[in-house]
Parts: sequence; C-alpha cells; structure tokens
Amino acid sequence: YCSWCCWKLLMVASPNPIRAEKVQPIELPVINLSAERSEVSNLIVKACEEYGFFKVINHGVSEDIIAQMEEEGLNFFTKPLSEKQRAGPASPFGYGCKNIGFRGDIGEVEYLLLDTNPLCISQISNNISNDPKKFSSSVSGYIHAVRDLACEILDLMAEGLWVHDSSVFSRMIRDGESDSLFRLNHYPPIPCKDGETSPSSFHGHRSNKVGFGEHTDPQILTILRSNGVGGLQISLRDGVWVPVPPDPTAFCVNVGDVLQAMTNGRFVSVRHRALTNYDKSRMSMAYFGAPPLHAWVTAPAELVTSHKPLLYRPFTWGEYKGASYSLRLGDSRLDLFRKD
Ligand code: GA4
Repeated sequence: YCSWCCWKLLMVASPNPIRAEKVQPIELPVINLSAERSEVSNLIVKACEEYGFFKVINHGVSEDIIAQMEEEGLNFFTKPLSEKQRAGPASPFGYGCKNIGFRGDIGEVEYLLLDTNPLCISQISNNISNDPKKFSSSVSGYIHAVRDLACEILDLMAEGLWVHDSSVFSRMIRDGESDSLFRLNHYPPIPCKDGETSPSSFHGHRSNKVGFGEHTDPQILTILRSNGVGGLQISLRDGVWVPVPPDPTAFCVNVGDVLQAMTNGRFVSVRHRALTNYDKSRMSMAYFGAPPLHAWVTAPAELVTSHKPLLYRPFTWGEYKGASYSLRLGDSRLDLFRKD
C-alpha cells in the first residue's frame, strides 16, 4: 500500500481528522499448514487472537476441485435471471439478488445460498443446471474438501489452546446434523459516475458501492476464497477498514461468533464487508461451518478460570441463529449473550 492510500483510508474512516494517524499496511498472517504441527497451532492461535482472520497455504485442497467449483459458480451467475431464479428464493436456500437476510438489508450482490446437506444440493442442482450431476458433484466435492480443511484447522486451534479434547470444535461441523452453509456471492462491476470520488478508490479499481455490508459471521469458522479479484475488507482497531488483497494460492479463514464464545472471548469474530469494483466482477465462495441446531455452545473448562470467568451464557446454535436472523446484518449479536 502506498502511504497516500493509508492516509486516505484513515481520513475516510475517521470523521474527526484530528484523530488521523498513519495506518501501517496490514498483510494477514499466512499460515503454512505443512510446517511443524505445534508451530502451526501456535501461529493460528496468535492470528485468531490478534486478527480473527488469517490465510492458509499448502492447505491440501486440490486445484482441480477449486477450479471446477469456480467454473460452475461463474456459469451459474452468467445465466439469465429467470434461470437463476429456478433455484428458488434464498429463504432459506436458493438464489438471492440484493436482498440480504430478512430485515431489509441490501447490497450490490447476487448469491446462491446452499445447505451443505447432499439432498439440498442435488435438488437445487436439478433445478438450475443442464448437467445437474456435474454441478452437484462439483459442489459436494468442494464442500467436502473445505469441511476437512476447517476440521483440521479447528483441531489445531484446540491443540494451540491446550484444550484436552482436541476435537471439541471440529466435532460440531463433522456432525451429520451440522447446520453448515455454502454460499456463492457474485459482485457485478459497478462503474463510478464521472467526477464521483469514492472512499475506497485507492488503487484505482474500487468503487464505493457496498456489495455486502459490515457484519460478523455467526457460525464457528468461515473458509473463504475469491476469483482473484479484491473487495474484501476487514475492520481492525477503531473501525478502520483494511483491504485484504486476493490470493489465489490461499484460503482466507475467519473466526465466527460461536468460536468467539467457545474460546471464552480469546478469539475474535471480526467485522468484515465486501465492496464492488468498478470494472471487475468478483465471485467469492464461502463455507460457514456451524454446529447442529440443538448443540450447546459454551467454552471448555480449560478456557474458564477465576481470572477469566465465563463471558457468555451457554446457548444452543438454534437459539443463536434465531437471534441473528431476527437482527440487522450489522448488529452485534453476541453482546446479547454476555453474562453480565
Ligand atoms: C452472514 C454470514 C452468512 O453469509 C449468512 C448471512 C445471513 C444471510 O445472508 O441470510 C445473515 C447474515 C449472515 C448475519 C445476520 C442475518 C443472517 C443476513 C442477516 C441479516 C448466510 C449467515 O449465516 O449469517
């Protein structure tokens, strides 16, 4: 990042210029999953405490699986609207355009939201694809691979936190009743009008339109990647928005609200958003690893001490999901579950 961009970023983010100070460019921590196990687990814990976001490389997900999923996703979004709508409305699963959730949030995005349950995948595939077998096997193959990756990362987290039962987190998303989701987002290019200055046009290719407004992910862990086009921003310290450059070699991983609760607040579920570009179309693919609806969410005993008493009251994922879906996208949901 150039220093001009860093200054500009902060001036925009801060309504009071007196508070402006130079923001250091931030590259997300990069975790090499093929390095020595205890070193990897320590680095992941550090990244989750400091950023709530990190990248993984040497992740073991085959390029073929990724390329096939990307191709199917791009094909889907290229179809005429009437064909995309054959997926049914995204309430709960299907195609959505601009409307996000149920409380009136909107963004410059169209998306396909899928349950990771094989039945849901094959049903939607039959409705939207000329080659449903190919579509559903690409989606299932991708989901299977990223779920394994998420489980491996969750086990490493538990080890790094010295939690005795190292599958305490991963068990929830391995469960056959896990409520995990898969989402394809397409952010079409939105040109800036002549003379329009954009708060985020630092590198000449961003427009200021919000594709997906700021929020935290309610689930345990999110595994995200994009088609090599930027747009993701995360909010670090005092609401300063920091762009995350796209990286085709990596998956971007972020902590969700449930993991913040299960680590008794040690890991942070960080606000993020997606902006559109003025000349490029962006597609992102997100796997949201979630517990079964009836599963109880609370921190394991090792993470609760007299110095660090339990921060959130135990709740079921169903209860938390219900609360999340009844609020606006940008609302802080976890606060409602704080003990004090
Ligand atoms: C954010 C993470 C996932 O994309 C999602 C989103 C969901 C939706 O788009 O329907 C929510 C949003 C997300 C958080 C709060 C609620 C629910 C929109 C919204 C206003 C699929 C999810 O699980 O939560």
